[in-house]
Amino acid sequence: MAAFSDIPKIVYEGPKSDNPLAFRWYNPEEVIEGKTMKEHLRFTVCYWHTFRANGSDPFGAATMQRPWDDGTESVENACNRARIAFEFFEKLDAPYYAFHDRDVAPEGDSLIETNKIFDAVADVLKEEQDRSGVKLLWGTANMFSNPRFLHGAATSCNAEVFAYAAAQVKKALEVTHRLGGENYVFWGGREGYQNLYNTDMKRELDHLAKFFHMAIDYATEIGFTGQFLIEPKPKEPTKHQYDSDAAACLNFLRAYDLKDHFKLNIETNHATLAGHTMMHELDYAGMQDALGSIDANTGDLLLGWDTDQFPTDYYLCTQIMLVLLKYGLTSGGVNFDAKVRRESFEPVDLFYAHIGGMDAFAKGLKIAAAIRAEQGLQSVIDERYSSWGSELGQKIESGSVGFKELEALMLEKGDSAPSGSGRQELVENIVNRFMDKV
Ligand code: XLS
Ligand code: NI
Ligand code: NI
Repeated sequence: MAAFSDIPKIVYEGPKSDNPLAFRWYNPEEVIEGKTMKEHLRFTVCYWHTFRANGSDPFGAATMQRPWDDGTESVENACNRARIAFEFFEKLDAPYYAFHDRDVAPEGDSLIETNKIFDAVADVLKEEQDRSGVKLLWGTANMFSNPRFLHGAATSCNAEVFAYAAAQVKKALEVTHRLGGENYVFWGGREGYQNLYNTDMKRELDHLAKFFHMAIDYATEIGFTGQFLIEPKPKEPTKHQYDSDAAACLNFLRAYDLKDHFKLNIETNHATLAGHTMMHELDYAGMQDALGSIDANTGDLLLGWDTDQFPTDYYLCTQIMLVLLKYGLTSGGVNFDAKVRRESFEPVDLFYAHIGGMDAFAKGLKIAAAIRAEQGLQSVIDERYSSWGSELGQKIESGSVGFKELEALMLEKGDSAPSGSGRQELVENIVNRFMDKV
């Protein structure tokens, strides 16, 4: 069954095109800084929002029109939906997809049954991957929807829930491995707390670390060499999520001897919820050699929750691409962890949404590359830090002087040399100039 027969294959038509079903900026083969756009961006469609979100919210029922989906949790419906999903990836020219186990395959009456269903759907996914060439960027396990996880999964107060979660991740790793997944993601789900009065935080974090070590051991055992990623998020569904931001994740990874095995999957809306910008989170992860992948979405600054909207803001995408060009996305990609609004319920809206996101990132990539080529921002940075190139600066950076030598110098000079201008307005104008140019 074809679901999108009235939609053409989406192709690049250039910035002058007014065809809403064409790319204006995303030109997969265009080379930028020595790599094609396709190689830089590694666009990924997420299965959960795009094929499972039904538009319901706490105040109202489902709204999405998905004529191919019979709305049941049957295996047949899951397999059929999988084939439709690949039709979508191909029409959109998206090279990757990503899923949670429960997005692609429903849960059975027992773990044995659940695993069998997952295998049956995985057969279809494998067949479709081989046929289309679309690849799996990452797999993950949903350990937050089922009520068994109400206290968390690896951080649950119930040891049997920990065991169930372990079994579930074991299976998800096997399937991800079988499908050639390039990464495996852990988003904390319900790993956090609602109230510290009833929480043994130290014990829960020890358990979380144990869980990750078990995952590493099992991956080694089955020969899965994909990158493990942790996805920071500060709150929602819990009041406090343990993986609250990039810095907290890195601290946890170091404290528990996990740093060498994990990188981070940074999501824009989560950065906002943490009170940071996406650029901050990316730069922080990048400077610690922990930038793995990104969940490309955006929030609404007037709303305090994870609205997971499609990113269309050129400034946001430029900022992201400035950092990604600096550090590079290695095994990661640009995953649209984003959903169409409840009011945008037609299938064609899925195309408009992804096209808009892909174009915004492609334009952000071009602008960021142009800014880097001109070196305007870099020369402001170089100038601002130029004193560190002096003999004094070099001595401090190399660690060859201490407080006593520095005091002696200042006693002799009487005061420090005056500082230069920060040029904030100039750098903002430089970015605006490239917005107009590209
Ligand atoms: C939820 C997360 C989730 C992860 C995958 O807020 O963004 O969608 O990306 O578990
Ligand atoms: Ni996400
Ligand atoms: Ni999210």
